[in-house]
Amino acid sequence: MPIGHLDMDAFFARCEELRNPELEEKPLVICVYTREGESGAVSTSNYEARELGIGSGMPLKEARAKATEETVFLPVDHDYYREKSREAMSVLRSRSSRVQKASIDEAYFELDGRPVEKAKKIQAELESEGLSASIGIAPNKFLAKMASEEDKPGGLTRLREEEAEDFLREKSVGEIHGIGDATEKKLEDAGIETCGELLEAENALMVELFGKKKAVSMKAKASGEGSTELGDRERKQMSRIRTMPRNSSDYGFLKRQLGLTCRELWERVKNRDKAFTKVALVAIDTELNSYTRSRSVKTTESGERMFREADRLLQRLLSETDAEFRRIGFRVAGFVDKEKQTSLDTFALQ
Ligand code: TTP
Ligand code: MG
Repeated sequence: MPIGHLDMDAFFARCEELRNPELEEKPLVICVYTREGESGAVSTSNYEARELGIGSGMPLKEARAKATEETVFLPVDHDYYREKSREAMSVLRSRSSRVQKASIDEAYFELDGRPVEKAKKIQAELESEGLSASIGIAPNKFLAKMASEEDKPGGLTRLREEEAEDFLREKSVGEIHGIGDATEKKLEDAGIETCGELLEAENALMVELFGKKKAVSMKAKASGEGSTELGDRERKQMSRIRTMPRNSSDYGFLKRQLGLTCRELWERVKNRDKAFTKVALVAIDTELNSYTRSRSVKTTESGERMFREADRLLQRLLSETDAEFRRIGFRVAGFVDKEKQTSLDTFALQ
């Protein structure tokens, strides 16, 4: 089964543009500041700022020198990006039976059926949330990641097994995931700049430079080999979010929609043979602001109980805001073994 790799485009910058659309037309730089904003580094930048030559890892001083008058600098807000990341991952989980989150803005996932169509649907759904992602589809994780980088932003690149070697041949060794700056330099010093050259390099030379294990693994990568294991078994949370047929702030309507969401989520949670201890309601309003209301619960494993918790959080949310919502979702986490639940419940009854 083909594997997909999704990587969000200019992720932190896109998140900031979402909550402040005025930023969209301007070069935008997200920064990690040190010492009261005096110095720091660029975390990421939107594509307008990249055109000015401002990108991840650059010292702030250098970025400021390249900036135009209208360039906006903002500090990172990890909590907010994590929330957006969760939303994106839940879109992916609702369309793929197995997902492995690889970082805040990227994930590998199984693509059965018609992979290209599925990937397009994922991109469209993310777009409806204001997010943009590039996707690569390939026979293994390594190639899928290389493919997702091929056509950024917003690209969809499918790589078939027989195309892999040609695809890799002209790529510079530095583009291979897992080859760091030091290794790249060593390879370049030995006259090896592309994957094709790496593949043809003398084994003896490679072993001398890097040791046997690393030499073998680099050659394997250059030939397009990679793992297909998706490690989602120990998933920490499960969620489902849906776009409602109409926007609403009406309790009755939202409750029914939430009920449908919970039913779908429960279908997956019950297969997991675990109880959960944390629940969260997630709602997105018509302005694309997101709201989360969460709480810890005594361990629970029933669908009915899940819905009661969801309803309670919905009531809390509606008592705190008049917003009109377009998407509503629910998340459970803090999984524990069911045996523990029995003893805790017994305890609670005493
Ligand atoms: P990336 O996916 O590498 O970058 P990106 O999503 O901003 O842009 P692209 O369209 O090229 O994928 O990293 C994801 C986020 O991680 C990014 O938005 C900010 C953060 N990050 C840093 O804080 N420092 C870094 O050096 C890099 C590379 C990323
Ligand atoms: Mg990215």
